[in-house]
Amino acid sequence: MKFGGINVQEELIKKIRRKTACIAVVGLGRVGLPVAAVLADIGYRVIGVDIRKEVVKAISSLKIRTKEPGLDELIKKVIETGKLKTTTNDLEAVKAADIAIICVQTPLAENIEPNLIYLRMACEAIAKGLSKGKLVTVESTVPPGTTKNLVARILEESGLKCGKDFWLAYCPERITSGKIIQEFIKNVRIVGGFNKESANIAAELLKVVTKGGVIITDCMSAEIAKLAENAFRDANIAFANELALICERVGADVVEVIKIAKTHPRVSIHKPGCGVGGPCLAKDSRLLSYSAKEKGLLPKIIRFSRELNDHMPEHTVELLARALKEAGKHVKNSKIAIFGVAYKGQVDDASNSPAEVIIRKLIGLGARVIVYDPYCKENFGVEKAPNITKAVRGKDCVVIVTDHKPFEDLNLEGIKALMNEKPVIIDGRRIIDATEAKKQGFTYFGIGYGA
Ligand code: SAJ
Repeated sequence: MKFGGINVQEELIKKIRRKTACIAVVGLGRVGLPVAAVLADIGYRVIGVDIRKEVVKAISSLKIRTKEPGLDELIKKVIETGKLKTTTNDLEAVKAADIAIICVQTPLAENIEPNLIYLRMACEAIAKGLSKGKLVTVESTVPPGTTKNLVARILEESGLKCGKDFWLAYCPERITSGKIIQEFIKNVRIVGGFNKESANIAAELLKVVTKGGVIITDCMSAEIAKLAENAFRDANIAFANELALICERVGADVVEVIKIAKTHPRVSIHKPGCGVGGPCLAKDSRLLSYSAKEKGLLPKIIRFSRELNDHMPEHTVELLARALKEAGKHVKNSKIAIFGVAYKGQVDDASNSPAEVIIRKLIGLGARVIVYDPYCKENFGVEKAPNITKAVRGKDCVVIVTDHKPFEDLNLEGIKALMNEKPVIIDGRRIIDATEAKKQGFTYFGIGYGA
């Protein structure tokens, strides 16, 4: 494609390869902020855009604290070198940039339908600043068909033709909290191009970012593949949880069962637990189901997996009630310490954490609840203990909700000495040595521990 005698496609590829391209990252949340910092660290001029003034200010004044390993240091470095600038002015950012990367949130609404308002707003802003020869990529997780039917359509309101005057690709993020920086650099990336040219140009950028390789496909396949990854993980965990429920009933230990089954070369089973939380797994399964339902197909595995995983916090409370009964106690008026509010180990993020449901149910049953979490600030409206000693002193039961590393090496003897008579442990992540706990005099109940 030539404008004024210049091949703009080659020009952009040259800028990408020479790292002289200017990149606007729209949305500075869990994904956008590390994307902006990594690209700036590679050498690109990056403008980070967010509608939240306080976030933009906190980043530029180095007051942002993320708890993501290495990210605060990286932000400091690229802000100080001037490679990363932040603004709330999306129009100016897009005008100045050669490439715009959309990283806004795409939450589910109350009725489980996808809420694409932030995506629409980002696209409308980009459309206003769009000019010939620019590349737009989408990293946000979206329902199948969104890149072509919504993003391209809004961007074309600029009067420019998608795939011809500007390029568009869907390049989903695949990073997990706690390992974001390293996964950005090592994960295989997917490029779903609006057309072949778009895919090739977007791939040029990702080839600079990742050492993991780049897969080129169409937008729809990339969108579905992203959702399938998380829906598969959700289903695999649901299978592990179903095995756990079976083991509890028939009298076996699911950890032993899965360990043995996994020695088969073609079997891989995830870990059972007290629930599946986080910003992605439940949401993406529901997005995939929703998209199928819209086309008249009611998915079964994805839907039942969700139901089963959603039931696990409740099942944990049922285990707790049974364990307390065995210890001669009752949930009402019992004192319970919840170990972990984060949705998974080693992260400061309590989004959709099973802890929330467990705490709510216990309070509904009349228990007195305190939480302890060395990583995560959230307290879900109950008292938060500053350390293990204060958390367990005078309690009847400890519930392990999050697989934080420090919970693997609890001093059971010391904890028992601080707890009430006939103490109970509910192991929602199977990280406590059951034999040792019982030897120390605990009533031990664990997910899938029917032995
Ligand atoms: N969980 C289990 N058993 C397991 C693994 C996890 O019960 O065997 C639970 C965790 O405790 C947690 C939840 O599932 O509550 C989610 O855990 P996760 O490790 O899947 O963490 P996420 O949600 O941070 O990351 C996922 C990842 N997807 C896949 O591995 C397929 C990540 O690579 C994606 O980039 C991310 O979703 C995303 O942003 O989509």
